[in-house]
Amino acid sequence: MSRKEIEISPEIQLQLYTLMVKTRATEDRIIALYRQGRIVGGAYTGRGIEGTTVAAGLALAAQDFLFPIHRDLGAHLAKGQTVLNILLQYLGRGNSLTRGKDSGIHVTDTKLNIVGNVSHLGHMIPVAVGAAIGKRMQGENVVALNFIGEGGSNIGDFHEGLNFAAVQKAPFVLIIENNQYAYSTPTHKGFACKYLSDRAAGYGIPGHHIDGTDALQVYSVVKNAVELARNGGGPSLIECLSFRMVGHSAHDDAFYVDKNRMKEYEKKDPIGRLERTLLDAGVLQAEQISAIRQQIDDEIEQATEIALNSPLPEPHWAAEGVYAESE
Ligand SMILES: Cc1ncc(C[n+]2csc(CCOP(=O)(O)OP(=O)(O)O)c2C)c(N)n1
Repeated sequence: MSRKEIEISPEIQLQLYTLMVKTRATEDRIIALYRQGRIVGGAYTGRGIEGTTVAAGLALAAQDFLFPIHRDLGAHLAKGQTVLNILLQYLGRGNSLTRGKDSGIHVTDTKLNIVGNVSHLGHMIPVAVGAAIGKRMQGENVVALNFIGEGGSNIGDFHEGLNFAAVQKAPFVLIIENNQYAYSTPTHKGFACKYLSDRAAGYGIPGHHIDGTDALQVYSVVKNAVELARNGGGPSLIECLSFRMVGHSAHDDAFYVDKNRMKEYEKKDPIGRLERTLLDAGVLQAEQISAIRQQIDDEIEQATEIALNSPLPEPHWAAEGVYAESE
């Protein structure tokens, strides 16, 4: 499928870089808080896939719906979420967006049109397609973008959701984050086709296989897919190839991943890659880097302090907002 390259302004390029650095630094803080025993449950990070999550989130307009999954902090931040709200949520505070219910980034923010995920992989695909069609029925020009892992792409709802989206020409974009491991399962044990994006042909929609560590490429391809969807051209399937640079979650040291392979992918770290590109292009100056990092570190430090000093939920809130009141 041919691709139209788009012009990405220097402002957007810098925004991509800053958000990717912020995502990595926030996740590093989340892991530190987890190891201190302050965060319970799991701590999943998107280390290595920031080029995909941030670029895709930034390609959306404010009115568009974002349906992220467990590694997509970058997309939350790109859609406008604050580090403070993320830390309040992880720390289960009473003043978090879920008021202490649910963990990690399973969090909805109606003001930002971010719809939080449920744990069950793939099950948000039909929901996202439904949201896109529902908004169109209400006369609103909204595109819904959803992520799924390469492992999750084998779930039945992937087929049902994408087929329905194609038939309905839904304003929908599905991104497969192919980070080459589904927990400990490598891709060759997960699927036998060469590219997962080739599945798009079976639905009669455009499919793209791109380098998910190249944030500029991801931004360009997703932006085009979003505009196609917005203009009535229907859904797209975009496979972004990257590498999970850590274990599945904070508890997993990825002993099953070849260490040489891990090293090889460190050279393709999406942040270092974009940094080099922007320096070469003169979009970013070497002396700006430490200032950008310092500003982000200060923001995270301040947010951590506020979040740790925020109240825990009241016990009786646990039963509130769970069931509708009976008449
Ligand atoms: C339907 C379903 N099955 C199993 C799980 C448990 N689980 C959580 S993450 C994960 C690995 C998913 O791999 P992939 O979709 O490739 O995403 P990645 O974690 O690699 O980003 C599994 C098996 C789940 N959440 N939902």
